[in-house]
Amino acid sequence: MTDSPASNSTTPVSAIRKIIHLDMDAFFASVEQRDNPAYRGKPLVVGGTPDNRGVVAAASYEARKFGVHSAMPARTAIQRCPQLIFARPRFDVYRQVSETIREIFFQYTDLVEPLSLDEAYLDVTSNKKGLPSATLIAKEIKALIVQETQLTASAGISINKFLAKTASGINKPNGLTLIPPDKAESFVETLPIEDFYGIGKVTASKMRELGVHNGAHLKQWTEADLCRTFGKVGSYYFQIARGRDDRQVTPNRIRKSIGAEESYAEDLNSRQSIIEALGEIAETLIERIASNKSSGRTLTLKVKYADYQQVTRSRTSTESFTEIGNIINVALELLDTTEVASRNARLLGLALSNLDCEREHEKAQEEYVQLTLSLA
Ligand code: DCP
Ligand code: CA
Ligand code: CA
Repeated sequence: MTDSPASNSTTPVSAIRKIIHLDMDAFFASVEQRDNPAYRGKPLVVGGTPDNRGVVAAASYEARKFGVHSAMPARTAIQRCPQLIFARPRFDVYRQVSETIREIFFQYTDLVEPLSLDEAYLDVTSNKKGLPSATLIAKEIKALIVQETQLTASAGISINKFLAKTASGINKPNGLTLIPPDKAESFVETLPIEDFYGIGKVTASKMRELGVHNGAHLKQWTEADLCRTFGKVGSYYFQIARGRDDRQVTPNRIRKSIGAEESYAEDLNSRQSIIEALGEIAETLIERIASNKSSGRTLTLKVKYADYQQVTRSRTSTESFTEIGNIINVALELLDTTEVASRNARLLGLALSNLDCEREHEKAQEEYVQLTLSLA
């Protein structure tokens, strides 16, 4: 098997696929609660200001009990919940978490299709660990997300994107919902029309006016009638009413790094404890290099200090890193350029970039350009 993003895309469309949809719970709000203990267990929103400006981007589950939700004007939110806490968004932190969860997904498959910072589809029909159970993979991924980010995600597992995405929304937060192939049709029949992914609010209310309140009702319509009433998307509605969705999981980026990181419940306060911790991270990194059959020439050490300030240090070598000894040696040299001697650390990470497969890809592109130029 090769490392190209399409390496496990050879599953025939007719075979039963194993698709997982993962979505972080109350994403921006949970990150703020994680990083500020005073926010935990409290109604909190990210975005908007208490003096009634802007809209809510994310609401903690505590805030949702008051009827506060995203896209709501801050004015309405504070009326519904006078003690509501407003946190400023920190996009750089959300992007970091997003990177971390994608790294976790890539441990299982290259067929990862992110929909936004906090969610993605994974096709694990054939996966890098050879695991037969998609539910087990979803459990492992959820556990790794907690371990590496201290945040929870919800997972939906089924045979296609539509069902997996619908499933992940069912037992939020921290949910894990499987829709097995033989339950797909009956599941869809009882699904309220606004819970269909891909049917927006406006269409849903139009459907309700037409007497379509759930999947069973939708199924009574012919494809032609659906297209006449709703346009081209009618064909999609026809398919999802039967729990069908042939869309492939399409990865939309080339992998740029392979990494491993760990955050610690208790800050690391000695050089010795940091060295030991780095050794463990290097072991995980070596395993990931092996399972990806690809390594890189640039090693980056990431250190987050107890006060959440984060620094990175990198070194590029002439050869790709393949041995744990080399990784540890360079990591320790990089460590000496940080302030861990005088400041405690709460997170350590190691990543390899400048990957072999990426360089091969670039080389192939260069050759292609040269070829076309020479033919011109
Ligand atoms: N977001 C936003 N504006 C919106 C909706 C969302 O800025 N109108 C941002 C904030 C969310 C993040 O995107 O935290 C993810 O959006 P989701 O729709 O997945 O919602 P949450 O993750 O907040 O909550 P849930 O647990 O329901 O997924
Ligand atoms: Ca989410
Ligand atoms: Ca989302």
